[in-house]
Formats: sequence, C-alpha cells, structure tokens
Amino acid sequence: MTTHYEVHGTVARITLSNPPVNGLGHATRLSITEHLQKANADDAVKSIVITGAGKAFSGGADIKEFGSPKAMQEPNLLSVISALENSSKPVVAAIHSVCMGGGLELALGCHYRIAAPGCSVALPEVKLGLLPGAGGTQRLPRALGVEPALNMIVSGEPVKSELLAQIPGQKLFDKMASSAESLQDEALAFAQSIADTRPLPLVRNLPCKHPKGDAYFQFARNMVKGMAKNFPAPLKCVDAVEAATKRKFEDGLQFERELFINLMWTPESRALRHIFMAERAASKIPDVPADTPQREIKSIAVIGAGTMGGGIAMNFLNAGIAVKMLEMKQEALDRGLATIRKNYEAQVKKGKLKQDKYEQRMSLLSTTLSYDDLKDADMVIEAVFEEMGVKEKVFKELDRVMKPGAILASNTSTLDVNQIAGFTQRPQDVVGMHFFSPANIMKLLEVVRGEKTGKDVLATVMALAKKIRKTAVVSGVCDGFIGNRMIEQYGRQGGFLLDEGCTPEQVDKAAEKFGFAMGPFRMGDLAGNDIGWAIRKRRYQEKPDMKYSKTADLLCEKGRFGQKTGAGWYDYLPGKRDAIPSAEVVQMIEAHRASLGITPRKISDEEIVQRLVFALVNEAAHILEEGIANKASDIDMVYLMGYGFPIFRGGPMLYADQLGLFNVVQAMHRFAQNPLDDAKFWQPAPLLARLAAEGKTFN
Ligand code: T1G
Repeated sequence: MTTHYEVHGTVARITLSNPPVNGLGHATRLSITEHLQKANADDAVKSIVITGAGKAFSGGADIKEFGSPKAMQEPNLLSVISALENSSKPVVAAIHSVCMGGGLELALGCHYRIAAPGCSVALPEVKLGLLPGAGGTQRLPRALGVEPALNMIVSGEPVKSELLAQIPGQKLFDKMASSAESLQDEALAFAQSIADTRPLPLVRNLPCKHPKGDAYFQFARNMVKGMAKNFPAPLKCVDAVEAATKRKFEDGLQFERELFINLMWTPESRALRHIFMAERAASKIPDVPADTPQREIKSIAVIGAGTMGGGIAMNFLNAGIAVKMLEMKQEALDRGLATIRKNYEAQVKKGKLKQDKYEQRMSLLSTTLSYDDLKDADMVIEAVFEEMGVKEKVFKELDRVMKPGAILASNTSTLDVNQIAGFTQRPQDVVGMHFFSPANIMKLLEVVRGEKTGKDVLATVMALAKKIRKTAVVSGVCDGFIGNRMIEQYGRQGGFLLDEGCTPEQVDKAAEKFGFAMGPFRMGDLAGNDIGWAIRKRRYQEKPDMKYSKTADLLCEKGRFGQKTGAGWYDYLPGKRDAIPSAEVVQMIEAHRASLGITPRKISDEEIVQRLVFALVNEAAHILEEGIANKASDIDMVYLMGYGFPIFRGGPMLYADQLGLFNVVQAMHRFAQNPLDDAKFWQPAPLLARLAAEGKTFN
C-alpha cells in the first residue's frame, strides 16, 4: 500500500508513503480515497489528518506516469481532491519538507492546512512546460491572494512556508507548527480541536478578485512575454489565474483543465519533462550499482593554475572542499590565484556572493610548486597543456607521490584516457573529468571512463559532480568523447555550407533562429578558431580521406582566430564582442569557391539547420552503438548543458525523435546526393537506420 492508515483517539491519519517524494501515482491516489472512505465510515473518527512520510509531504503528480494512461486513470488527482473537499469529516493537511505541484493542490483541497517551518512550497509545473492541472490556478489565488499566487505559478519557484504564512490575509495555512518535529502531534491536536466546527471551510468558496483586474493582468502578460520566449506555458498560467478572478470556480477549473491538457501535448513540455528525467538518469550508470561504495573526498589537488585549473578549483571551493593548486612557476601560481580572486570579487560586487563566504572559500585554497605537497590529497585533477607528452610527465609524477586510493583525474578534452592511465601503476584510479570552459560556470562535466577505471571511482566522481552542481555524463574513450566528437561533424557541415553558397552570418542566423545560443561561426570566434585548426591538422594526418572545407584553414592562415585576435569569421571593434559581418571574409570565401569552380547556390534555412542538426544526430547514433554513451538522453544532456542546444527542443536526440527518425533518414539520403557534401558521412548509422525502419525512437 502506498499510504498508511492509523487512528489516534478520534483522529484518523492517512500517511502517503511512496518514496522517494510521495509522487501521486495512481496507486497512491487510489489508496488515499480508500482510506478517506474508511475514515468517514468509522463513527469513532471525528476528523482526519493527511501527511507524507519521508522527505516530502508530496513532490506532486508522479512525473514517471506522464504520457501513460495511468496519469489520467481514475481516481485522477482532480477526483481525489474532490473526494477530500466532499469528506463529511474535516481533513487537515500536515505539511512538511516539500509540498509541490499536485501535492500542494491536494493540500488546497483539504479543509485545513498546518505547516512546519522550512517547508518548500511550489507549483513548479511551469518548469515542465505545464501549469497546475488539479485546481492550483483556481485555489492558490483564493488562498494566498492573486499576485503572490500568480508569481509562484509563473515562476515555479519554491517559497518557504513561514514566508507564505506572513502574507497578510492569507488562508493557505491555518496554523504553523512550531517545528517539523512537533508537526504531527500538533496536527493531531489541531484536528481534534476543529472536529465539530461546521460548515467545513472550502478554499473554492473563498472570494478571488484583483482590485485592478484588467490592468494588472495586462501588466503581468507584458512581464511574462519577455521571459517566456519559446515557451507557451507561462502566458497560459496568466490566463488561468485571470479566469479565477472572472469565472465561477467550476468554470475556472474546466478552463484550467483545457489549458493543462493542451500544454501537455506541446513539444516544449515534452522537451522539459524529458530534460527533468534525463538529468536524473544521467547519474545512473548501468553496470555501477547505486550502492557502490564511494571513496571519501575531503581534499582535492589541481595541477595547473591556468583558465581551466582555476575554474575547476573554484567548483570545489564553492562546495567547501579544500583545494591545493600546483604550478611549475610562482608567477603562474600568482596569476592563477589573482584570476580566482577577480572572479569572486566580481560576484561579491554583483551581490551574488557575501564577503565572508568569499573569504571562507579563499581560506580553503592553498598553492605549491612541489608535487610532494600533494601526497595527502584524496583526488587530483590535472588541467595542463593538451599534449600527451605533458600528460605523461604529470601522471608519472602523480603516480609517484599520490597516496594509495587517491583518484587521478585528467581534464583532457579529447586525448585517450586509457593511454594516460597507462602512465601509472594504478589505471583503476584514473578517470577523465572533462570540464567545459568556463569551468566554474558551465554545468556539463563529461566523466570519461577508461577500460580499467574502477566502479567505485566512477560512483565517487558522479556523486562529487552532484555536490559541485554539475550535470555529469559518462563517456567512453574515443577522440572527442561525446560532445566534441559530435561538434566536429557540425563544424564540417558549416564549412561545406560556406563552400556551397552561404555566408557565415546566414548559417549563424539560421542556427540561432532554430534556437542555438550561438551559431557555429560566432561560437568559433568566441572559443578561438585556432582550436579547431589544431584538431584539423591532426585529422589531415590521421584521416587523410576525411573531407573538409578549406575555408576555416584559410581564415586561420590569416591569423583570424576570432575575438581574441580582434577578427575571425566576423570583425570586432576593439574591446567589443559584437560580431560584424566581414567583407574580407566573404571575399575570401567567394574566391575560394571560384578556385574550386563552384557556382554558389541559395540554401534555405531549413536545409542549413537540418544539415547541422542531423550531422549531430548521425554521429550521436554511432556514439550510441559503439557504447561510448550509455543512452540517448545522456547525449541530449551533453548538448543541452555544454553546447547551447535549445532547451525547448529537448536535445538533438529528442528533436530527431519528435521529427520522426524516418524523416531524418530521408533527409540524409538527399544530402548524400550533393557532390559537394560528404556522401559517406550521410550513410545513416546502422542504429539510426534500424530504428527508422522499425518506426522506433532513440528515447
Ligand atoms: N514524480 C516522480 N518522481 C519524482 C518527482 C515527481 N514529481 N519529483 C522527484 N522525483 C524523483 C526524481 O526523479 C528522483 O528519482 C528522486 O525523486 C529524487 O529527486 C497535476 C501535473 C521534489 C524538490 O515538478 O523539484 O504535479 O533519480 O534528485 O533534489 O498540477 O525532485 O532517485 O530515481 O530531484 O531532493 C510537479 C519535481 C509535478 C517536482 C526533490 N512536481 N521534483 O528534490 O531530489 S507535475 C514537480 C523536484 C504536477 C499537477 C501537475 C525535486 C524535489 P531517482 P531529486 P531532490
């Protein structure tokens, strides 16, 4: 049973018990109504308490049920709430820890609510591309007031229970418990005290008005329109709350239901729900059990105080973990320290970091020039120059000095982690931790699993990633791991598009209209075109038959590396980052086309986007079938968190699924006909071809 039932004197208590957060799945909903009936049928019972076991009152509807018939199977949440409202005996919700979404809606259907302080209260449905679908948009404005309710519903952000209780005139909480520990006893006593009070108060009967109705909602719409770009749900939240002030309760409820069901079917909601589950699934590694013992990490060493080393160190300082940073020369250490200070001071200036917190973090940071000082660290992360010879020297030193059981991690972005592990006598302790620049900002962390990397090392690193608030995705060892291997195909298509008739600006604008934070050429100018240049030079040696456009090389031969040299695919005014289309670059491209005898053609935005995105999808399908990535949703997380793929599209794999893999493969066959493209590359990866033929999806 997913709820417990017990009677204390004349009070029946129904306790939700559906770990991890008392999600209101069908079994729980059914069990609530059965126990409610039982309490109402028992003459000895005069009043009822409903509460949640474990770490939540309730985290809301069971997201795992979404899209399945179970989500709407009776008793659905509306029916459960209606049963609570119509109970002949008073029902008191005893709220603690987490009360979110359908959990709050359920509490609003009770006659009374008592809350413990410190409880996170939210209607976060908008973060899933939805709106509260079980009366929340109609009851919360009545209980809390229109404006505070609308703010909560449109933002989806949690508010502490004690703050809500202070809102003048609020009817959300009839009583605040003095503590979480005393909540249950106080709830029983409260339930006893109101047992004979009639009529039973119903939130639905409370008035719901706003003094400046139309003007206020117009203002609300204008505010929301700005932040809701690409997402339909926030504006629908305004519509639903406005309905609460203008329609009878039942009509408002019906209107809310229509809006909710429509939003449930939007691609944006599908994307946001996919991301919610994908982010949590990423930390689960198929062959590493959740209870795998972890190594204790109390102190970290970072090798290299450059941009990456400094950013990496900050992640751990922010999580309260001591860091010892090593460099070869004092001035490099001083520079690294100064950069960390500058980053923190900027946050303090913006009011994002308190001075005492800043000082506390800096107190956890120490530096050294000697490897011997690192011997007590529980883990070391190397962030030195991306060249195997340098890595070899570092890992041989680490193997010499680090204590047994220390984790030896490399921040390499493409090099072979197995080869790096081979420089040590302890390959089981070696793992890749590929941070994305800027390392203290970007959420993505690729955890690169070597052939011999220990399962406890993986479990430790994945847990540590959560602690430093990173989204960690496990990758196998290949050139470029997951993200950089895919972005290489994306960049290749960008080059071909220039050869065939596009300007950099046209390609970027098409990609940015699709929703990318930045198109391929603006991104190259930001990251530095010389990085890709170095990789291509390696490629020309390793894979001489791999086809590339020469435009990027021509650009680099002119020293146009991007913002850092004041010119790249675009021109830049000194000290400015605005990308200005460059006549010189356009002429360079045109001259190059002419030298190849290419007659430029008009290429549609649709073709540009399909070739860029399907290149990602096809390479990702190879990555999946090679076992480099464990699941398609991991690849979506890499691209969403590390490469600016539009959130509202859910990632390249979900986007392909939503388009239909059959259609993706059809387009690839068309691209393969183009003599200026790479027909070999556009052969669908076997996994993609099979899924498309079987009418299946990646996710
Ligand atoms: N349903 C099912 N599982 C859930 C869940 C939910 N609502 N919320 C969390 N989980 C799982 C999660 O997948 C993970 O599982 C575990 O719980 C711990 O989550 C009609 C339709 C509640 C604040 O949007 O914000 O109600 O990975 O790592 O950091 O209007 O989870 O362990 O297998 O996040 O302590 C609205 C979403 C639903 C709340 C806890 N509710 N959840 O945070 O743990 S829509 C939400 C959260 C709705 C009605 C509509 C957080 C949390 P696993 P976690 P946490």
